[in-house]
Amino acid sequence: MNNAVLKEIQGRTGILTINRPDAMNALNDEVMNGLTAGLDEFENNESIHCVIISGSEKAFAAGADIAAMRNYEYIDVYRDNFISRNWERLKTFRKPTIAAVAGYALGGGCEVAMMCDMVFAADNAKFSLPEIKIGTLPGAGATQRLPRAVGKALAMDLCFTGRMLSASEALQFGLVSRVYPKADLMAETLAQARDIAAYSLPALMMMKESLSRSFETPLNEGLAFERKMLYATFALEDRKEGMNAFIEKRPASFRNR
Ligand code: DAK
Repeated sequence: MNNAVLKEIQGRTGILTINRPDAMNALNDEVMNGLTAGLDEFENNESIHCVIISGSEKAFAAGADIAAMRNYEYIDVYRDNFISRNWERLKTFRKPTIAAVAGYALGGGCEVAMMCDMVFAADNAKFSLPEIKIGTLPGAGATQRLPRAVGKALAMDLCFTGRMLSASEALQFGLVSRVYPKADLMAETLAQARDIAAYSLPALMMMKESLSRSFETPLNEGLAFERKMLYATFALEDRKEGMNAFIEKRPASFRNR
């Protein structure tokens, strides 16, 4: 970990907060290495069931660090495996993740939010893919994830124009699933994370794996995978406990096994 990313644990929720206030939380190696290290730690910590990625009230992240990137040549980004090297740990993270977005989520910031399983926004959140304004394209997933999230027409519109989307528009088009008043964003996100974290971790992980497959596979293969995952839940003690608790009209006590 490092100072560019703050780590906190509340109950079963791990929180990683991007912390570069002088640069609108622009994403440089320090931030991305910090996020990667934090996620590695939370993945290995059995008591963590859900992770929140957040920024400040002003900026979730205003994109990749332009100052760091501006002198890069092709050979630098190719040789150093730019982006792929340390931006994609979220892609392989197996527990549920929530991006809590207040303020700017621009370019790479919006892309990091889209790598999370859920995006909750404050009412001051602003999303955009402004790379066209600096002569490049969103290269950390937006050309693929944005059309899947909001559809072709809006994705093309946002990428070609670089215009900002408000929190309520983002909700309307499915880029985020909830919008809260700015002052309530973290408390509400934590409350939701706490509820999710109370469920069976292996059931959550199997569900995440199955949902994530839907973006990678044709329908019939995805359905077959889902069915195998469903059968797998029948090997869980927690599945038995959940069903017994329902029948016995008592709260379930999951042991994450
Ligand atoms: N990088 C570096 N510094 C940034 C920054 C950024 N993305 N965004 C803001 N800052 C810095 C500003 O330079 C300023 O620094 P000082 O002048 O104080 O030293 C400080 O943060 C405060 O910013 P402003 O003074 O501009 O504050 P305002 O409130 O006036 O404006 C803003 C806030 C967020 C609207 C504005 O800062 C802005 O437009 N920022 C740039 C947004 C942007 O273009 N983001 C996209 C970055 S490009 C690739 C893969 C991925 C990508 C590229 C290539 N390959 C695989 C090759 C991804 C690219 C991007 O994300």
